[in-house]
Amino acid sequence: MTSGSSGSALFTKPWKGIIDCYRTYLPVNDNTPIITLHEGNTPLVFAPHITKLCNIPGLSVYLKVEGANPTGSFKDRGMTVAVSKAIEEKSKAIICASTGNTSASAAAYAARARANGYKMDCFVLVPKGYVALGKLSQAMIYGAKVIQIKGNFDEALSLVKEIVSKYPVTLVNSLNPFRIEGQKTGAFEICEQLGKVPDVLAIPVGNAGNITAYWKGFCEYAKNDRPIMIGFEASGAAPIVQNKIIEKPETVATAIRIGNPASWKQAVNAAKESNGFIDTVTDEEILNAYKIIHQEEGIACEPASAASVAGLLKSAKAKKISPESTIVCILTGNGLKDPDTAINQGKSEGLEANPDLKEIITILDF
Ligand code: AN7
Repeated sequence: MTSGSSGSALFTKPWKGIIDCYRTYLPVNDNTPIITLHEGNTPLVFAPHITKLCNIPGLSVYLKVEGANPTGSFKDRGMTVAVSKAIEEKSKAIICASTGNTSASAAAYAARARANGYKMDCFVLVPKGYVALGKLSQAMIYGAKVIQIKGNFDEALSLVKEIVSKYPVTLVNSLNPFRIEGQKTGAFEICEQLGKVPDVLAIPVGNAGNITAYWKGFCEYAKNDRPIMIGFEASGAAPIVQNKIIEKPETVATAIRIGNPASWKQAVNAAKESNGFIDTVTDEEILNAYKIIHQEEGIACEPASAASVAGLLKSAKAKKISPESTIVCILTGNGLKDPDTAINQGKSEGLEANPDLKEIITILDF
C-alpha cells in the first residue's frame, strides 16, 4: 500500500483528514461533499512502563492515542465518512444511540455540515445517568437534540433502529457501513507509523464496531501479514465472551456498557480469523490500567480505553503474548471525557488546606 490517495506519504503534506489521505480506500467519489474536521493522524506513542510491566522478553508496546481526534475519540474517523455520505444521499438529519462518544462526534460533524452550507439536524438518544460528563456536554453544545432515556444503550439502539425504518433520518451508529469504512483507517495509520504491521492489536470492545473496522483495515493493508486481534469487554458487560445477551450490563467504563453489540458476529470473526481472542477485564483491572496509563506513561484516556491495556497486562501475565512481539493498544477516547472518574481515581480528591505554610508542608510530606 502506498499512503494517501495520490501516492503522497502520510506526513509530507498538510493533514486534511482521513478521506483526503485514504480516498482510494474509501467509498467516496467526486460527488461526495467531504465533511471533515481533519480527524485522524493521531499519535502512536511508545509505552516503556507498560512494556516493562508485561515482563515478556523483546516486547514493544505502543499506544494509539485516538483521544487526539477533533471530538476526542476514534468515532470521528467513521463519522466523517458517514456524514459525508449522508449529505451525498441528500439526507437532512442524522440520529444515533450512544454511550456518549458517538453522540459527541455525530453532533460535531452535523455542525460541520451546516458550516459547509447543508441543512443537517442531529438527534441523539443516550442512557440517562450513564454518560460521562464531557461527552454529554459535547453533544449538547454542538447543537444536537439530546434525549436522555430511562433505559440502557441497547434499548436506545433498538428505538433508533425503529425510528430510521419509519422516518427520513440517517442512522450513524456503526450499523452504518460507512462508519466502519472510516474507522478502518486507524489500522492503515498504525502500519505506516510503525513502518510494519504490528504483531498484536489490543482493543476495547463495546458495540464491536471498532474491532470489526480495524480487522477490515489490516486485511486490506496486507494479505499475508496481519496482527493477532485481542479484544476486551468489561466483565460486567461481556455478551460476546459469555455468549449471551446481557440484559443489565454494568461497568465503570460507561462507554462499553453494552449488552447486545451490533457487530457481535464480525467481532467473533476478527478474533477467530486472526488467531486472537476476546476476553474480559474487571472494573478493577480497567481502573488499574487507567491509572498506569496516566501516571506512569503521561498519556490520557478514558476508562473504557484502558480496557485495551488492562487486557494486554492480563494476557501477558497468562503468557498468552509471544516474546519479541510489537503490540499496539488502542486508546479510544480522551481523558477529559470522564472528569468524575479521573478525580475519583486521582491522588488528591478532597485535599484542602488553609493558606498556611506549616499546614501545607505537613500535607506535602516530602
Ligand atoms: C471510548 O459512543 O458505543 O466496540 O455509543 O466510546 O466500536 O463500540 C462507544 C464505544 C471503546 C467501544 N472506547 O467501541 C458510543 C459507543 C470508547 C468508546 C468503545 C466506545 P465499539
